[in-house]
Amino acid sequence: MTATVRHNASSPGVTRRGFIAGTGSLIGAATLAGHATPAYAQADPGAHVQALVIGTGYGGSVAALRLAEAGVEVHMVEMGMAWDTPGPDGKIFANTTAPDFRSFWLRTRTRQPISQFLGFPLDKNVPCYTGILDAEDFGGITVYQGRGVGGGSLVNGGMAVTPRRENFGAVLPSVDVDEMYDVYYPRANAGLGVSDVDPGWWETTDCYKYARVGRKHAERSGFPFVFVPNVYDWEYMAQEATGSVPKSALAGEVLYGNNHGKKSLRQTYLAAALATGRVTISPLHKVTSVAPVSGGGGSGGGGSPGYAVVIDQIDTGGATTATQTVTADTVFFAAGSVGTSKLLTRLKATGVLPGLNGEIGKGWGDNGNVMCGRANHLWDPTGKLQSAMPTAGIDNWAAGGAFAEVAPLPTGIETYASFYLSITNNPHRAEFSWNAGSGAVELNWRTAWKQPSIAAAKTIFDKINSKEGTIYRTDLFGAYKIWGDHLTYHPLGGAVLNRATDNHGRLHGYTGLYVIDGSLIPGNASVNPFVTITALAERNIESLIATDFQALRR
Ligand code: FAE
Repeated sequence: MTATVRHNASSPGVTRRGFIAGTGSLIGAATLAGHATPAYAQADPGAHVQALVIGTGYGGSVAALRLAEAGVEVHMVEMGMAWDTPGPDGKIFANTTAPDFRSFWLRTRTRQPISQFLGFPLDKNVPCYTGILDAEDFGGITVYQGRGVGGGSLVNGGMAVTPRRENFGAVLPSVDVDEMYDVYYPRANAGLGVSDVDPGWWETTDCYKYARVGRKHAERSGFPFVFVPNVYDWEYMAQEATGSVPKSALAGEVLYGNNHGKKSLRQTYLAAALATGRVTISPLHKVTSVAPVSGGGGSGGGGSPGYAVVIDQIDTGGATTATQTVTADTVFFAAGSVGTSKLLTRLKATGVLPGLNGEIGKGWGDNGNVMCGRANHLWDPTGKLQSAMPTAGIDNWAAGGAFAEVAPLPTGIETYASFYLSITNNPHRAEFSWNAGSGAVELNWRTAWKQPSIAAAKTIFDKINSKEGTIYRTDLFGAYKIWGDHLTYHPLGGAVLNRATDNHGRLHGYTGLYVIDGSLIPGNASVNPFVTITALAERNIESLIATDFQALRR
């Protein structure tokens, strides 16, 4: 076994006190955010764990924290990197405007969401590496996902949106709305460190000029303009603006990680989970199979027979360097909508978990994501300094089925552009299926299914363009292409609550297997999803701990 211990007190919000990477061993020990004690005493191959969590995003982090607080020993397995070591430029994360080997998951060429600018292609060749942003291509859509300890919280814009109460019932009809809004949304927002930008500062700072222009245009066309909370540290951003601290959001950092300022899960739920002393994390480990242990023998999880979990250890080129099997009393699928759906679809189809029900892989949607830009007049600039953290949106959900985030274009130059990511009420749902011939899980989404999203977004932007005498940008997504309709940032569904699982995430057919991530939400959340994923996870884990984990609690 090799062991390395490094000190890196200057890394952004993550103080690396100890990290042990065991060659050929299953579990490394990771500590985050100033917890001096290594989180894990090295596990032996063939180890037995009480709760194994697949993935370290929102659902997984909530599960790990609450289980550990209840006395359960938790191992988290994460296929992405630890992201605690600076690169050659002294920074952990690459800038949005200068992607490098750290930026993309196992690609030799970047696949930037905005692929062109003023007629010039933006993508470039990069070394193949286990980078932070996965642009996963399916037949009709590219699904962007975060990879690493912290999951999507590493790469996202931090927009922490609680949906309108009247829309929630359509999203998750089997969930008690009062409980969600009285207990679990507040708990999630507190746990995530969500807060509002200071309105006085927002009104005057250069870095939100683009958002003020967005508000002016929205209001002149009669649309409700709403402020949206974020997990960014606003005090830090104000200091960035005065030049007293290293810049992150104001240097355009977001898509490939924030070196400072953003409270990702590493500073919140994961830090709290590790502080319990009962949670350990294995980065660069990928779960490939979960199978019932024949003959049983599990010690808890509501009579669970125990599961054999097969885990590949990978290197930064993506090659498998070791494969090991761990026995777990309980397994939480928290690999994100795509990761969890792919695993469950394959395990069901290949006879490893044949008792899963027919809802596995179904109900997947893109949260109605569609992007567009508008070209403003030369007398209406949006500013060359743009904070990469969005703060506001245009809410036309009730009238036109679209909630449009007023998004930055942090290029460092004046673009005279307004840019938007719309979340729309798109009715299409796709399904994952196993292709035995290719040995891959496929998704039957079609690009044409974005048409309802485009129509919904047009209810806002056609009207604004008409009022302002402006036009759509046609240079961002390909030559003369107005709509960014090839992608989603918000994959949801595939193991939907109360269909593939019971009403608290227990997978049908197997005691001790749970889903606790975005795959529970049936394709649309009506707003940016991570607060809802977190709140639902808080709701479900509280109930599961009270019922299924009595035997494991200390
Ligand atoms: P997620 O956070 O994706 O975590 C899953 C984890 O599992 C990942 O770390 C994977 O690497 C790991 N994993 C997958 N398969 C395996 C396996 N087989 N073995 C081991 N590990 C595995 O899941 N949402 C908002 O609400 N506001 C925003 O401003 C926002 N902006 C976004 C911007 C971008 C560019 C992107 C990509 C997403 C954005 N999102 C935003 C979406 C949000 O990040 C996403 O909904 C959540 O991260 C999903 O949370 P989950 O817990 O489902």
